[in-house]
Formats: sequence, C-alpha cells, structure tokens
Amino acid sequence: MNDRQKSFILYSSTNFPLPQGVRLSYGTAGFRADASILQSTVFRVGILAALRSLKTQSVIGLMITASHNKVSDNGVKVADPSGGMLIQDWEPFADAIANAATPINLVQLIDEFVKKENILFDGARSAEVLLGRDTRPSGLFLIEAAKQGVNSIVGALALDMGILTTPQLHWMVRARNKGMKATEDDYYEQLSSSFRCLTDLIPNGHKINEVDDRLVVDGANGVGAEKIQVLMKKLNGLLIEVRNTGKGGVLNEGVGADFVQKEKFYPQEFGPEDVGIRCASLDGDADRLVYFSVPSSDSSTIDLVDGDKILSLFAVFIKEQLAVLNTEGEEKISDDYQARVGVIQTAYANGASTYYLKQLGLEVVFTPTGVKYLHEKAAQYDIGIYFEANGHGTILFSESFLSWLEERCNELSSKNKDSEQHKAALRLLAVSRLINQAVGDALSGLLLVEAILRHMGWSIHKWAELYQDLPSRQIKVRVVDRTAVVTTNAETVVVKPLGIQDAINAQVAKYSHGRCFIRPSGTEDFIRVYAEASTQEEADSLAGSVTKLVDQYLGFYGSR
Ligand code: G16
Repeated sequence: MNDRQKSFILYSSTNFPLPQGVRLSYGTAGFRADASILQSTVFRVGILAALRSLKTQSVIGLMITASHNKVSDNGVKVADPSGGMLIQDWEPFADAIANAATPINLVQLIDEFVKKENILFDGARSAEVLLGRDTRPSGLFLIEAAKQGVNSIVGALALDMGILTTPQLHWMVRARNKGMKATEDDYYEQLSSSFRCLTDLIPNGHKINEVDDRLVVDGANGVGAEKIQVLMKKLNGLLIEVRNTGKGGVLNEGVGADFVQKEKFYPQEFGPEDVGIRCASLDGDADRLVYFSVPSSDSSTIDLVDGDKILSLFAVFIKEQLAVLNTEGEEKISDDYQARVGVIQTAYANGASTYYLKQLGLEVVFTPTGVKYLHEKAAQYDIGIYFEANGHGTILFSESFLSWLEERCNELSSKNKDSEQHKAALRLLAVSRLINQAVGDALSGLLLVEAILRHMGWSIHKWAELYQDLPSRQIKVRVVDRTAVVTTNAETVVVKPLGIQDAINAQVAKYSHGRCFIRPSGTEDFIRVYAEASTQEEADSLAGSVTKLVDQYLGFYGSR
C-alpha cells in the first residue's frame, strides 16, 4: 500500500474507534453483537470487503443483519464472489482487524495482509461492494460505517442496495459476477418464472385445488414479510396470507422461524383458529424457513415441519425426477450421467430424518453448524442438498451436471416434447433456477416446497408423515466464557473442558435412543444443549441433566 492509501485508512478510521473492552470474532455467520458497539467493526469489514473485491476482481457483498437475534443486536457478514460466505481463509484477518486497538495497528495489519495476499493497488483495478441491510433500525447508521470503510480504499465503490433479505444480497452478488441481470426485480422474475415452470409441469390429476390451498406465513416482523408480498404479486395461483409484517410487533420476538423451531409453539398472531392450515415461518432476514400446523384448538403446541423435513421433501422429489430421467425407454440416451447426490446435515438433524434419508439410499454427511460448512460440502456433489434443522438450506447443482442436463433436455425435446423424461429434465432445470444457488433462502425455498407439494398432491399433514421425529429438546445456557468449550467430530464430542464429555455420555446412557451434545453458539453468547430420546419427557430430562453439567463445569455458580 502506498502512503496515500495508508493515510486514507488512518484518517477515516479515527472516526470509528474500537469501544473499550470489546473483543469480537467472525463467528458462525459473521460478527454479531449489540448494535451499539458495532460501528468500528462494520467500518473495518467494509475495508475487508473492498480488499476482497480487489483481490478477486469481482463484486463482493456486505450485509448488515443479525438474522434471528433480538432486534437490539446487529451484525455484518461478507458474501464472496460466488454469492456464498466469505472464504474461511480470510476469517483470521477479519478477527484481527476487528480487534485492532488503534488506527495505527489497523493500518499495519492491513498493510501486512495486502502484501501477503499480493493485493494490487495499481489504479487500473477497481473494487465494488454491494451493501444490504435488514429492517433493524441500527442498520441505518451501520450502513454508513460500511460505506466509509469501503470508500477508504482508493478506487473502491460502495453500492447501497437498500433493505434486502440476506439471500437477495447473496443472489445479486452471484448474478453480477456471472454477468446476469442482478436487480431485485430480476430476482423476483427468476423465482416467479421458474415456479410457474414447475407448476405448469404438475402431473394431470395433481391439480392445485387437490391440496389445501391456504398458506399463512409468519414474516417474523422482518424484511421477509415485505418481500414475500412483492413476490406474491408476480405469482398466479399462489395466495399467501402474511402475518407479523412488522406493524406493531417486534422483530423475532415471539415470532419467526427460530422461535417456532426451538419453542415448538405457534408464533404471535397465530392461534386455535388456524387448526389444520398450512403455515410457514421465516426468520428475521428471511434466510430460514420452517413449516408448521396447529393440530388442535386446545393447545398452543404445533406440528413442526422443520429443515430436516424440507430437506427430505426436496430429496424425494429430486430422486424421483432423476429416476424418471434415467428410465430406459425409446428416448434412452447413450451418455447417461449418474448424478452424484449428497445430503448434508449437522448434529442437530433429527435422528429419524437421517435414518429416513439413508433408507432412501442417499449419501448423508455431517458438518459442524454453519451454512459455510454445509455449503462447502454440498458443492462437492452434482446435486448437494443441505439443510440445518433450523430451516437454513438450499440445493446446489454443479456446472457440469447442469450443462449435461441442458443438453439432454434439448435432445429429449427434439425427440418427444411430451415424454416423461423431458418433463423430468425441465423440472430439474427449473429447480436449479428457483432455488437460490448462493445461500439458503426462505422465499425461494418456500416456492419450491409449494411447487413440490402440488406436484405430489400432498397436504402438509401427508408431508409431515414422511417419518416421525424423535422427541428432542434444545436449551440455551449462559456461562462465564462460552469459548471454553471446544468440540470435534462435527460438534458431537467435547474436547474441552476435560471430563464433561464423559459426564454427558453417562447421562445419555440412561436413556433409550438417547443422544445429546453441547456446543458454543457462534451467533449468541450461549452454550447450546441438544438432546434426543424416545419420549418427550426423556428428551427434556436428558437436556435438563446435561444443562446442569454445563453449569457445573462452565457456569457462574458451578464447581469449576
Ligand atoms: C446462522 C447461521 C446458521 C446457524 C445459526 C445458528 O443463522 O447461518 O448456519 O445454524 O446461525 O448458529 P449458532 O448455533 O452458532 O448460533 P442465521 O439465520 O442467524 O444467520
């Protein structure tokens, strides 16, 4: 970096001092904390995003959101050129600059990193960063900090895309770098046209009115509530009633996918009058989706259809279409392509879902929590389907599979447009356009669920019966220092503190079909405890006894 660039950063960073005692880390999904302490972090991530753009000579994204966290929190994360999460190699640099104590330290760290990464500032190169934010009020001042961070790199351009869902920003980054049309309207157009394509291909006899047509969506009082209404206007034949639109309610408070999935209660504005209706819930930035129904009017519990069941529905549909495509018949093509299909889950996946997916003959692999890990794994398959139980996931199609599929589709079309094989190829192509290839997206996921339910002629109840979830319980425990917990084996085994894993194992052994793990959250200041067992009482009791262990080993009052 030349002196002019250094003094630019030095000068602008004096406006964003690091608050005393703040130490942040680029966690499961970027930096997250109380919004009041985040300005310096966001400014510095703006610098990082501009450098990433210079390095890759591509458009980069920067999103201001804390997704499912409470409204007073906020956060910042970076979308890489593919539209996916920031490359993990850059996370230590993100941590280092976020915690640099003074502007001079900051400039030194950046200078060293620029040299190490051989990032060129030669005037001919420019950087472009797309900025987005969710509906949190603090997003307004944080986006300004991001702009100043980007602008402190000479030749870098910050483009404020306004209020967006997180997946919309990721989608735009990907589209821009692929040379595709990339406005918000283009996003709606791609989703709605591929949804129409899928519904036009619904087999005779499975018409829309065969399933209960009413869909009610909980918008979590967040950005998804507004965006889904825009999308809906472009769709024929899909009527969605949206509740928790932000008028009157608080973001993520008693509403949203995280609440519904963890608490297994219906969200605010839902109630006994909704018995039997197909309901869906988005989270605060619309990157998660779960479905639910209210089984009876005399309790506030729900029948949850979580990310595992969304994954299973997608897997069943894709498997079915691949089987039709590969059917031997008069349209048999010589160069059959055996698509490698992989399913990616985390330790939170309900054991019954994993069993079901394996019974379908699918390859199931596990990664630690965090879309960045699941996405990376899914990208290794021709078709990689990943979902976290919390409703965050998508389907990735490899470029080589898609080009084969397009070729095959053209070939089938020229032989017999009405053949089942041709329709299966068209459906798979439409899925690849509908489902967000950059990151999990509640809006595109919801349209795919709706299209598949119509294709199958299934109600939400029929879908929920694919398999019976094992009873489970999740608990959040506040401890002195959550970073004291270190895990391995896709977060199923605790390595530190010593002794706690043996104590957990001893508890698990007391329950039939018992399973339990603990891990530090990467987005909130908690240890998460997950337990599964044969009955709800047993799952609750196992989670309760392991919570006591967490408190004993790590808590404020424990016997450390
Ligand atoms: C983020 C990540 C998800 C992760 C979730 C909870 O979701 O993108 O992959 O499952 O946090 O993570 P943790 O248990 O580490 O707090 P979101 O929707 O908040 O962006």
